[in-house]
Amino acid sequence: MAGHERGDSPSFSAIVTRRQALGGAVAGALAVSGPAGAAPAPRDRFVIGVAAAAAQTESRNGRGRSNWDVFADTPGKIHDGSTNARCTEFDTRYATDLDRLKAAGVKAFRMSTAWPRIQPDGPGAPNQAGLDLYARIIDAMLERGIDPWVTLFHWDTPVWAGNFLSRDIAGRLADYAGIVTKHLGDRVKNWITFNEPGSVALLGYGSGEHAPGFKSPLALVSAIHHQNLSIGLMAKAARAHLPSTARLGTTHIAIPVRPETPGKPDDVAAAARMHAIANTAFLDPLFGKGYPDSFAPLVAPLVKPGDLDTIATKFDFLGVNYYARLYVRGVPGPVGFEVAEAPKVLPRTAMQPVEPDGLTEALVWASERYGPMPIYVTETGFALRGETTWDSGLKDQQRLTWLDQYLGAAARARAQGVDLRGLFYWSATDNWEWAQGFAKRFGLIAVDPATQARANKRSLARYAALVRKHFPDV
Ligand code: GCO
Repeated sequence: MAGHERGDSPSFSAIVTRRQALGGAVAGALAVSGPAGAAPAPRDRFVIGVAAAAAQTESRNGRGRSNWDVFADTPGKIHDGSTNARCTEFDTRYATDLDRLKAAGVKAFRMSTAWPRIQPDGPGAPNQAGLDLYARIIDAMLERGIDPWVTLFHWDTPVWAGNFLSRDIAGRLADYAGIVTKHLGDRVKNWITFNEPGSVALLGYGSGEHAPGFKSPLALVSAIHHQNLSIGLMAKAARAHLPSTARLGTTHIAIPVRPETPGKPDDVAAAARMHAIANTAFLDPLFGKGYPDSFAPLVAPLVKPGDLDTIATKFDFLGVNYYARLYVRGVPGPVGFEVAEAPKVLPRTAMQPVEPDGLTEALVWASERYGPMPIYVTETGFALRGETTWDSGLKDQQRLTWLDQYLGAAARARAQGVDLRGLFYWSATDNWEWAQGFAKRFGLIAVDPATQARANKRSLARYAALVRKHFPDV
């Protein structure tokens, strides 16, 4: 999630009303405890990847209406007043985007399939034209020596399928996952089940900044459990169709949470509560540890017999998305916490502070708590404001400096024992950044949303060499 400061000071103070339930001892959130042993022997080559998502790059043509279409069409929801009608038209312009990436030495592309394109109008038989489009996109990657990594769910939900307030969506998502893996499983080796349920819960159900726009503590808790359940059921459906050579993972945020004022008891307690909601309420049950003690009473009314077994899933790898740490403060009232500004001393991108050491921390924490296991950074990226990207931004010195720092931080995690196997820069091209519209530009390739013109930023040409500098085994 790049977005914890993405809105105008989002406050999570309205999210959770039962302080006691979330209060508790997750103190020292994401604290790293000591060295983790020697670096692993090199295995596969380190993956030089880029990431993108269907809902942020494809036009609406040929697919059903989605939750994000409804949100984008609601006045006031998207900060720059844009919609996702065209995005970057990846559905028709993919070939030339892929040519640029191939020429730059990019070896893997993390894409997603759009559920509203596969099942536009309702459950049941898929839309063949949607499956054919993804077959063409994947083949275009393979022809260029770019390995497709396919995320099954990256937030776009067909309107007919409802939302994560209801557990019914989990079965629908499993059906969809079965359809996609059945039809495309022959040509894709690496699959990612679900992208960042933590961000969906916090922003889509807690603060209301993202689709579907709910702002309620109960909605947030429902979204956590029903997404966890979805991931478990989707994984089972995908495994039933994928060949044994395919690898299946899933992607989470691992976001180090810090008290705004270190050592201030209220802020420390607030950080512990946020850590449970953003991190361990997802990762603990995934890895068979059940819900964390501080969160379990809150979610208990939703948990049916067998749910925790369904959620505990043996994946082949974990995807970790990281952009920056999250700072919180304690506030009076039943919830007791809200999101705070990052320390002013930190340099900033257009979306968040620059904190490369937080990436090392997040990876070491996930590996020590849940591993050892193969880990990929499935997203990290740097945003500038739109107005600077197209002209002076093409020189891109800030992004190059940022890349060097974050790749170095990832390499330090591996030196500390994390079995880190690849990194996917967010994003291949500038794209439609959810509620931020086109204002925040992450791409290695610049896109002018008015004309759809493309231009390479200098970071595109340098990206592969920078990865090699820090990971000589690529
Ligand atoms: C997320 C999503 C991406 C974002 C990216 C930048 O992390 O929020 O996976 O779709 O666009 O992170 O905010």
